Amino acid sequence: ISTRAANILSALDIPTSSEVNGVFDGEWKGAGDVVETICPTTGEVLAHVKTASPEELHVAIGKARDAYAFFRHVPAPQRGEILRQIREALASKRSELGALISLEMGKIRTEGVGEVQEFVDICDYGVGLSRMMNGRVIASERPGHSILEGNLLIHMASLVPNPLGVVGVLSAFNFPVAVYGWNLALSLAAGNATIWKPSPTTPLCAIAVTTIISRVLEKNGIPGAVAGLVTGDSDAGAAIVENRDIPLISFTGSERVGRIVGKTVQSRFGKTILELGGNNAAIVMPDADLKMAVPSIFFGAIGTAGQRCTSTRRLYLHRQIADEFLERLQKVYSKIKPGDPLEEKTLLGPVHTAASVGIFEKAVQHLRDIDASILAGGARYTASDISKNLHGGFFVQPTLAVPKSSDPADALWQTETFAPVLNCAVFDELEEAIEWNNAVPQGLSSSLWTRDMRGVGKWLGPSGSDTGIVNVNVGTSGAEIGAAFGGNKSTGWGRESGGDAWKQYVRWSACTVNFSDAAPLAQGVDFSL
Ligand code: UN1
Repeated sequence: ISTRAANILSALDIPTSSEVNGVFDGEWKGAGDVVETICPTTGEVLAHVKTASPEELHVAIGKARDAYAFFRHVPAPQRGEILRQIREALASKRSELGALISLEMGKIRTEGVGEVQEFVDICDYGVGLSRMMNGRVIASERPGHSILEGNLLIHMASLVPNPLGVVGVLSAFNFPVAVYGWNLALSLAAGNATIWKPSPTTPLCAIAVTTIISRVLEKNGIPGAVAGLVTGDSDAGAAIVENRDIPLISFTGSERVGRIVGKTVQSRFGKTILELGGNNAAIVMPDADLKMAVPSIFFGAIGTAGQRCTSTRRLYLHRQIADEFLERLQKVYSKIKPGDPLEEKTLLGPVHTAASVGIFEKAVQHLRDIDASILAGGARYTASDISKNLHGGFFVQPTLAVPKSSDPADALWQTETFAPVLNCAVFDELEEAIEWNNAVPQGLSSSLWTRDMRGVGKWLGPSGSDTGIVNVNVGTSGAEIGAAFGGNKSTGWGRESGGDAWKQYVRWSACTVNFSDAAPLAQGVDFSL
């Protein structure tokens, strides 16, 4: 491999000369298929990763169970202390891990580092949470009784939520580090073991993160299988999803696969957190501050080369400002240049795989078929647009289009295209734009650009946006960890990260304790002989 790839891998203690073990259950191993992981920027093979064999999957899940049985007895604040150390370990490799994300996923450096920061942030949150996972005490209708709703009475004075078990995390290529972090931090704080099945195309990010975490666990005498890793393809995912010993599956990915995951887990009465497609709209009102809106929407559409779940895919412009807005947007689109995501100045890296290029090309072809005006982009970059060393990369032109029809029922508006394609339409009334915003199957993120309080009230209220993330003068992507992250409708209703998301990672016990010498029944039921 190239020297720079070797340097990035070595800095994270990933072997560069041999095949890399892709399974960790307390020990590193990998007796399954060997897969190549490819750099989307150059096309070079970065490593050969030994994935999990069916037998190893079975063993890893068993070890996760055992690790949970141990870990649930570690007091929550001590679990928080371990998270704090994980946070420090990750922060000390922020730049190296950020570089690996850029190398293997293809996002630009600042976004790669930002992803590590997101993991660091959620660890901080988990540390705090480890001392705040409180339940409630409820007044009993019976004398001398107390109801401890949602908590087990461990000592008379302390209320601690019960750990749940093993949490299976199936993550996607576009956030190969942070989304695992959201789950790991809450799961660890709650006293669970986690088994991670990353995207088949970003195994090195998962190996690097697991290596860092496993060292912290080892130092603290905690079984490594508390944060286990199984790389592999959909068979590995299925083994986790189908396993009755895994009460919670957190899945990020497509609606197609999410539907299978949801049904499978439901059929065994497990719980899911689903983070599926987004088809996010930004609405710009005539009174919006365009100085803010233009660059923010530009980032929303092009950041991570349009491959965030939260990327802006639909742009609804009020007729009064539509022409001016498109003109300004076109200007910034014309300035963007593809480049090496590892280089400081680059704002546009490649899309992740050859398949992503296919998705982009299909969408652009559809725009041509329906005779949309394409204001920017509309093709792959040609060899002359990109420097020679990047000719093996998957570079596509960010595309800005105005289709003839704004009918939200059209396939074009209904479908999430995981590529940098932004479709625009013009509206006359806010109500109409909100209707369009809501008229799609997905419901992840949305943003309104306005200074008018009345519009804001409408947007945030019962007749407003139906997405899980509802912003005003803030783009659709780039959420902080403090609020719950997730979407409604075909996005799967899952919530991760902040807010009340942690409550899904524990099992709630409604406990009634009788401190008295009598045993009266509730509701005044008289059962005396
Ligand atoms: C995703 O795209 O799967 O809000 C997650 C954001 C990021 C997370 C995106 N904090 O854009």
